[in-house]
Formats: sequence, structure tokens, C-alpha cells
Amino acid sequence: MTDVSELMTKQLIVALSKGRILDETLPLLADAGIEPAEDLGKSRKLLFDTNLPNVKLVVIRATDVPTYVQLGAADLGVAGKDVLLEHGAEGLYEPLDLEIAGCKLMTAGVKGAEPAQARRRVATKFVNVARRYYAEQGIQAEVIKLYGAMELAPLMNLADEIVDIVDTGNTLRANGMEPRELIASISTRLVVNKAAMTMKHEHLKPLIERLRAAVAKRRDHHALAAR
Ligand code: PRT
Ligand code: MG
Repeated sequence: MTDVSELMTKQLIVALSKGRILDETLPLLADAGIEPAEDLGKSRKLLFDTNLPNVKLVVIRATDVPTYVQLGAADLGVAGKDVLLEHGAEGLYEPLDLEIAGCKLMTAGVKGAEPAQARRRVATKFVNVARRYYAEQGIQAEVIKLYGAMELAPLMNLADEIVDIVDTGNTLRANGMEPRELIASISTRLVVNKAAMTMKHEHLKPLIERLRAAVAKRRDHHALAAR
């Protein structure tokens, strides 16, 4: 093998979702033996070396993670199941539930209001998930794409309902809304490029297993703390 192709098959690029998922991902990675060479939060860089010479991290928007991994720019990635459901899973394996950043994908509407019976106007950033969900329910829906502040849409009579992430429900309540139907329970997943899984199996397999052990350890720790 030439040096370059050897490097290509050994090098692992991990795409991490910035934002709330990142803070919970880093301890799991550390436990699996991967630590960034510098403080991710203190840098404006996007590509980071780690303590392992063959592993690099990229920190990108959560919604871009599936794209990087699917197209092979990253070998593996960390992303919310909501993002994966919306993006589609083509070209991706999902070998591990990291059991972090748990939440629910739900429909929600104005508190006490009856869901519109005829054609329901639904505001969301999860347009694919929403179209699929309402079709499955046999409900006619006009799905309106928004990029944020979904809770505002029914108050402004832009929509009858929203599809959004709910955790405590405080955001909905603060805006006079209530959760309606559960679409999916969400947690953060490890995704792997399908081709990389074959080509780089000997490097990926041990890493996935170390992460699996880190998740189990965290779960045990939480179970103990809850007793
Ligand atoms: O801001 P940007 O568009 O870049 O992305 P983002 O805000 O979606 O990213 P970020 O950092 O918030 O992380 C999003 C990921 O974290 C999601 O893809 C989920 O997998 C996961 N997650 C877990 C959450 C929440 N919990 C959560 N509570 N993502 C968003 N929220 C928001 C929700 O959108 C709503 O505005 O928090 C609010 C609801 O929280 P409660 O507790 O008031 O119900
Ligand atoms: Mg945000």
C-alpha cells in the first residue's frame, strides 16, 4: 500500500453536532479514549486533532452531520434521531444509541383548541417527518417550513398545529400551547458511513465497542444515582 491510501483507510473523521448534543457527547468520547487536542468551546476552528493520531473531529451544525457521513466526508457522526428521521437514513448505519439529549418529537397546538378537522396547517422545520406522519394518520395537512420559533406560528394564525421537539413542555406552556400526539421518542445516535464500515472495519469496530461500553457505564451510573 502507498502511504496515502494507507492513511486514507486508517484515518477516521468523526462529525459532531454542535450545540446541546456536543456537551453530552464529549464525556462519552473521552470515556471511549478520544479527547480533542484543544478545548472545542474556546476555539473558532471546525476541524480538530485528538489524542489519537488517526482520529479527527469536525464540529458542525446538527442538520449537516447526516450529509457529511452519508457522502463519506466523515466516517462516523453523532446526531439526534429527529435530524436522522428528517434527513433519511440512506447510506448510513446507526449502530448505537448514545442515550443522550433525550426528547420527544410531537404535534402541539393552542391549549384547549380543537385540532382543525379539514385541511390542517402545520408549521415545522421537520417537513418530511410531518408529511409522513399526517399521511399515516390519514389527515390532510399543508406543511409550512419554518427555521425556528415554531411555537409562534399558531399564535399568529400562521398554522393550526406545529411539529416540534418537546422536552419539559415549558416552551409550549409559556406560549399558551399544549402537546398533542407523540410522533417519536428521540435520543442521539452514532451513525456510520456504510462504505467506511466495510473499508475501515478494523478501525471502526473497536471504536464503536468502546463507545458502547461508555454508554453502558453512563447508564449504570445514572441507575445507581437514581436509587
Ligand atoms: O439552533 P439550531 O437550528 O442550530 O439547532 P438546534 O437548536 O436544533 O440545536 P440544539 O443545539 O438545540 O440541539 C438540537 C438537538 O438536541 C435536537 O436535534 C435533539 O435531538 C436534541 N434535543 C434534546 C433538543 C431538545 N432536547 C430540546 N428541548 N433540541 C431542541 N430542544 C428545544 C425545542 O426545539 C424547544 O424549543 O427546546 C425547546 C423545548 O424544550 P422544553 O423543555 O421547553 O420542552
Ligand atoms: Mg438552537
